[in-house]
Amino acid sequence: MSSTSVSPAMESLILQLHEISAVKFGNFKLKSGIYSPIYIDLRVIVSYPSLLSQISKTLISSLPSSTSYDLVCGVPYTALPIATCISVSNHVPMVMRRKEIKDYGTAKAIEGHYQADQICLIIEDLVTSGASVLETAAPLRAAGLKVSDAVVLLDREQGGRENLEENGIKLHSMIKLSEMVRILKEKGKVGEEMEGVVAKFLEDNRKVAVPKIEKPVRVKAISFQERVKIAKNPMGKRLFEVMIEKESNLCVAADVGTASELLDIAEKIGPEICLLKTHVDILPDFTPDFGSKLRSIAEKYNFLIFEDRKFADIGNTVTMQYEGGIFHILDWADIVNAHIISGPGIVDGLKLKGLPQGRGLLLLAEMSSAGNLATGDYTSAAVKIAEEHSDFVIGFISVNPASWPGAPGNPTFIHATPGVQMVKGGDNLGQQYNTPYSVVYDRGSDIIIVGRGIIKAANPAEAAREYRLQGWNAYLSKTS
Ligand code: S5P
Repeated sequence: MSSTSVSPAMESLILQLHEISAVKFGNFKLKSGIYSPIYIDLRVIVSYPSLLSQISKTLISSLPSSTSYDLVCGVPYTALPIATCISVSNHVPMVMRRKEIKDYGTAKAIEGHYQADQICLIIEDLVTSGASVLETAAPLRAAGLKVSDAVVLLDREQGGRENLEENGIKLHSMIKLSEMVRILKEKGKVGEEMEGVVAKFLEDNRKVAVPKIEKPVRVKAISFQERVKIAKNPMGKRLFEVMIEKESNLCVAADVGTASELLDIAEKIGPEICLLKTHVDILPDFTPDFGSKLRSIAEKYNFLIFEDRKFADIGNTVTMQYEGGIFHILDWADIVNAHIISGPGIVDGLKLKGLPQGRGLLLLAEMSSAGNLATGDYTSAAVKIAEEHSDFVIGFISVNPASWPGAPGNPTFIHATPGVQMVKGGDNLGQQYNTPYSVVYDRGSDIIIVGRGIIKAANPAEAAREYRLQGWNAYLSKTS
């Protein structure tokens, strides 16, 4: 057994825990499935406020001063009151992880306000294999938070530290189980025989494997058939209809070298797509009849046209950029998109021209490129502007809408996500790719936007078919 010295404060804490029967000796089945001669039940501490406060203070002061964090999150349920005390007395905001995701309302896995890239410290009462900490770390990480430290009252010394280390989490414990038993023995609370039984148990169970993490039950997503009924903008409605009719949630980014190549590829992939995305300003052979030529292909294969113009100027300027210039985007593009950097006036400007023509607008709420600034409050601002203009805004360019506060959000809005390829990765200019399944199923998007994964494929039509099937199957999985 360890002979490390334990502070008088810690000794008193251990004795108090014993006093209130938070530490019991006998034969108990643990969460990990193994039987233990000692059982720690810290749920009772809520009945002893001064002890709870003492534990919270000692926990936080046991952390090395180099540990930094912006938020705390208690592992439900026992550690929730401890985390709350830490949050309140240290003025650190807290988030809560739901154990069950509710099947109505917002269906969030994490409650509270936070921003991606904030550091979240996990608070736990005791650690055996580390599974509970990992179950909490997973949705926090999925929401974009960083998790690198967990602080626990008691380390049962059964592999938790190592299992967490393997998952990038450093465990800080106030006390080890062997130390706790030693103190109780020294203070005459447990006999020599029981001390031996516990020591043997620890010896025999040095490493408890992490049981398979159960994912929280996912809430069934609302189908496009339901969403088309409530869509406010006719173009948004039309897009839902096309997706349903063609069983396609694939948008191809036709970033090819010339207008003729673009029309050629539109013919090839037309049957597979719901949306064709253009960057008309990259086409050296653009002619005024480009729009009508593309529209006739779009009619033939029943897809919509999305000019990825990414308007970003003040309202008055974008009205001219939308309607005029060389490209006359308003004449042929069903959908355009805009940044919200200039404020809601940009939507007013585009709406002025687009709404009478039955067009729709996507707002860039997030971006796929590394280091982009469209995160947190910026994303929330895009949602707010969209809600205020839901007659014209049909949805968003998003990357991980499932992680947004209030997700899955208003079902009338369509989420289209770029940065999609068959394997996760990136290019050498900052683009970041996720798979169709992870984008639609895990990240809660509706439409996958695929460029080079299709247009650079040996057979773009075949590749488009493969992406369509992957994207559509992911949609079917989340709605069934
Ligand atoms: O955040 C974004 C927004 C867009 S619209 N990231 C993006 O990549 N896009 C566009 O999606 C980008 O301009 C390009 O047309 C397409 C992605 O192409 P890929 O070749 O990387 O699949």
